[in-house]
Amino acid sequence: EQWPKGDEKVWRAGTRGLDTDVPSITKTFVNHVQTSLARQAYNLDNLGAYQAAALSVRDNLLVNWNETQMNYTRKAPKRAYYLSLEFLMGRTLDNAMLNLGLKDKYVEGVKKLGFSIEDILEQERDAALGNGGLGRLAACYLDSSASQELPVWGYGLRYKYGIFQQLISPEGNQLEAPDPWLDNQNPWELPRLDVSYEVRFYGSADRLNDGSGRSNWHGGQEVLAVAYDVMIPGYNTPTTNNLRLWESKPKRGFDLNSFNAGDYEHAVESSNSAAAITSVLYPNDHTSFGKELRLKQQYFWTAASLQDIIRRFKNLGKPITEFPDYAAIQLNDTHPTLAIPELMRVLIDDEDLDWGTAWQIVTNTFFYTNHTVLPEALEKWPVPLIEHVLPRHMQIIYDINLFFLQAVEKKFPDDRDRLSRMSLIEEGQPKQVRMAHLACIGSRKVNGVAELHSDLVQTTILKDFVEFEGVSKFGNVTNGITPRRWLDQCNPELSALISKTLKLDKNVWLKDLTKLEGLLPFAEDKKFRTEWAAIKQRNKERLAHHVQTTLGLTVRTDAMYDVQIKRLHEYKRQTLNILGVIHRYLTLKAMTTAERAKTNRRVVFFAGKAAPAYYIAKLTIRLIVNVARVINADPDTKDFLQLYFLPDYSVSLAEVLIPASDISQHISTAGTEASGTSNMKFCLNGGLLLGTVDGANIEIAEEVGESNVFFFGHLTPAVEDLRHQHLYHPVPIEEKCPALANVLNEVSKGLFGDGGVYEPLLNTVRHGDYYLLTDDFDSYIAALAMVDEAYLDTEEWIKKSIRTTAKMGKFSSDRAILEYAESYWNIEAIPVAAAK
Ligand code: TH1
Repeated sequence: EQWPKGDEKVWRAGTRGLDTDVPSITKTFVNHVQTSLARQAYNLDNLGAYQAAALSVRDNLLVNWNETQMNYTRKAPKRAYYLSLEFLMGRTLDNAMLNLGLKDKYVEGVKKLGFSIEDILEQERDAALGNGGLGRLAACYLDSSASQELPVWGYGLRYKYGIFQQLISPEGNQLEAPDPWLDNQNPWELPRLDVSYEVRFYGSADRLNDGSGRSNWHGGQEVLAVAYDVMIPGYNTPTTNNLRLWESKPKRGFDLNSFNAGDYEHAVESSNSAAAITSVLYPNDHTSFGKELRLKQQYFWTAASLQDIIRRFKNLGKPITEFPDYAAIQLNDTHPTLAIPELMRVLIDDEDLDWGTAWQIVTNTFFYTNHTVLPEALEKWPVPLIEHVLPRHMQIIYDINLFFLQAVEKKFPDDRDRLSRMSLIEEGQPKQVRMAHLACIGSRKVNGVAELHSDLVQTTILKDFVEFEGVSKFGNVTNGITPRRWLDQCNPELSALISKTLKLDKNVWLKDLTKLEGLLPFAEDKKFRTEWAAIKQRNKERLAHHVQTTLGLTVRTDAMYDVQIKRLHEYKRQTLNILGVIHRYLTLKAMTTAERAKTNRRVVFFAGKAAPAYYIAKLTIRLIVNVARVINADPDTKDFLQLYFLPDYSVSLAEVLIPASDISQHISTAGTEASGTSNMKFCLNGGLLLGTVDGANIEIAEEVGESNVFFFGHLTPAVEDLRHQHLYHPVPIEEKCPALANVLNEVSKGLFGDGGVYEPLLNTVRHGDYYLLTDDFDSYIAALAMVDEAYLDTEEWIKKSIRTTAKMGKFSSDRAILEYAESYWNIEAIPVAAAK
C-alpha cells in the first residue's frame, strides 16, 4: 500500500507516541500553558493549571483514540451503539489519568510546577448531561465498554445547559439556576465541524401510491446536526472509544426568502429555533410531559445518529440487508424509540426496500432496555403532535400498528380487549402513541435492569407482548457500576488497602471484581479491621471538611453517617426518612440525659434534586431543611442527632459522600425502584444497606448475605392489595400507625415552623398514601433500631462492612456490559495492538 501523502519518513519522525515520563508530562504541560492557553508561569492560576493538565492528558487520549478508531475501521467488526438522551459523566481529568495509569506521574509533575493535584481537580465542572441513575448508568457502560475493548460508541445530545444547579433559599425552597458548564471551554470534546447531517421537521408527507408504500416527505424546517466527539478511555488498555454528541444549528444562518422579503426578525427567529433543540436537558425524571421541543430533541438525535451509523456501514460496501450483522443499536429506555420508524423510513423511502425486508432489518438491529414500570414515566406522544412535527413517521407508525394488530388478531382471534391493550395507539382525546409498545415490537430483545424489575416488566406492562412473542425475547441484565470511578477514584485509600491485602495489582482486581472475595478471610483479622475502619473515619473527615469549606457548617465525625442521596421522588420515600428522623428527635427529647448518653450518635445526610414542577418533592426538601434548622440547634439533642441537606447533588458530591457512609437508605415502595445503582456504590465502599425488598437491593442481599443487609417493609406482591385497602377500607392513621400520626401532628402544629405549609405533603400520607408510608413506618423504625444496635458492636459492624465489599463483584458494570455484548449484541473485543 502506498503512503497516502508526502514522505513517509517525515511523517513517522513527526508522529508522537505517549508522553508517560514525568519530564515529558511537565514539558507538554508548559507547552500548553504557553501556546494553547497563551499564558505564563507568573499568571497561571489553578483554573489555568487544570486546563493545561487536561490538554496534556488529552494529547495522550487522542493518540489512543486514533489508534482505536483506525483499528476498528481496519478490522470492520460488528459494532454496538448506545443511544441515550442522558450521559451523566461527572468530571473527566482524574478518571482519565487513572485509566491511563498516569495519575502518580501527573501528581509529581504538577507538584514540580508548584501546583497540587487536588486543587487542580477541583477546578473541573461536572459534565451533568443527565438526571440520575439512567444517565449515570450510560456513563458507567461507556467506561466498561472501553475497558473491555468492545467496539461500542455512545450517541447523545450536547446540551448547552446540563441539569440545573440547585440552590436552597433561606426558607428551604429549591431554586433552579442554569448550568453553563461549557463557559470555561471543554477540553474533553473535539468539535467535528466536518461531520454534520441534515434533519427535517414538519412539512408534509405524500404517499406515492405506486404500491411501494413509499412517501415523499418534503418542506418544513431543516436543521443541521454537528458532531462533537468525547474520548472514552478504557482502564489499563489503549482502547479509547467515542461518545458522539450532536449540537443543532440552523442549516442556513438565515432564511433567504424571509431575508429577501425584508423580514429580518423572522429570519433570525428561525435560526434561534434550530439552536434551541440542543439548548437544555429536560430535568424531569420519571415523568413524560409531551412537550414539542422534547420530541424534536428525540428525533433530531436519533435521525443524526442513524445517518452516521448507516454511512459508516455503507463504507464497508456490504448490501443493506447485512446491516444487522454490523450494527446493534441499544435503546436506553424509550427516549430513542423514534429510531425505529426512522430506520423504516430510510430503508423504504431512500433505500427502496419493501416493507417486509425493512421490518426484518429493523427488528434485528434494535434492543430495548426498560428502566421503569411507573405509569407516569411511560412515554406517550399525542398523535396530533407527531403528525405535525413528523408526518412521515406517523404514517409509518400507523402502518407498523396495522401489520402488528393483524398478526395479533390471527394468533388471538376475536379478542378486542387484547387488541386495544396492545395497540401502539391509545384511544382518547387526543390519541397517543405508546412508545414502550413500539420499542418492544421493533426490537430483537427487551430487558429490564434487575431480576425483580425484569419479572415485573414481563408480568405487568408487557405481559400481552410476552404472550404474543414468546418469553425468549425478554430478559434481564442487572445493572452495574464501574469500580474504577466508584472505588479506585473516589476511595483511593481503600483501593490501596485492597491491593495490599489481596497482594494483587489493582489492574487485576479492578477488571475482575470478583477477586474482592479474597478479602473475606481478613474480616477475622483484627489489624486489617482497624485499617479498614480508619479509612472509613478519614473519609468521614474528608466529607466533614468538604461541608465545612463549601457550606461553612461543622459536622461531627464521631458518629454514624446515614445517607440518602438520589432524585427526590415520592416513590423513593425521602418523606419516610425525614419522618423517621423526626421520630428519632422526639424520642431523644423524651429521654433523660443519662438515657441519651447511651444512644448511638447519628448524622443524617440528604441530597438530591426535585423536578422543577414537582410540588410535593420540593415540599419534602423544604421540610428536611427546616427540620435540620431546628434539631441542629437544639442543645438537648444536637450531640446525638444532626441533619444536613447538601444542596446541588452531583456525581462529584457523590464521590465524597459515598466513601464516608456507614449506612445508606434505599427505601422505595416495593416494586417501584427498577434497580437503583447507588446502593451498589455504597456497598462497594463498605457502607451497609438499609432498604426495602426492591430492585437490586434483593440481588445485593443475595450476594452479601441477608445478615449484612437491613431489610424492612412490605413485599411487592402485597402492594396492590394494600393500595386497594387504602381506597376502599381506609383505617384512620391514628389507629393504624400512632407513632407516625404523632410525627405528622408535630409537624402540623409547627414544631419546624409554619405547620400549614406542609399540609399538602402530610396529606399525601394521611389520605390515599399511595406509597404505603403508613404500612411500612413501624417496620422502618424497627429496622433503624436494629441498625443502631448493630453499630454499637463496632467489631461486628466492621466485619459486616468488609464482607459486604468482598461480595460486590457481581455489580461491576464490566459484568453487565459483557452480558449485553454476548447475549444481545453479538459483538467481540477488538484489542488495539500495544503501542511501541
Ligand atoms: C432509573 C430507575 O429509576 C433506576 O431504578 C435505575 O437504577 C436507573 O434508571 C438505571 O437503570 C430511571 N431513570 C429514568 C429517567 C427518566 C425516565 C425513566 C427513568 S427510570 C427520564
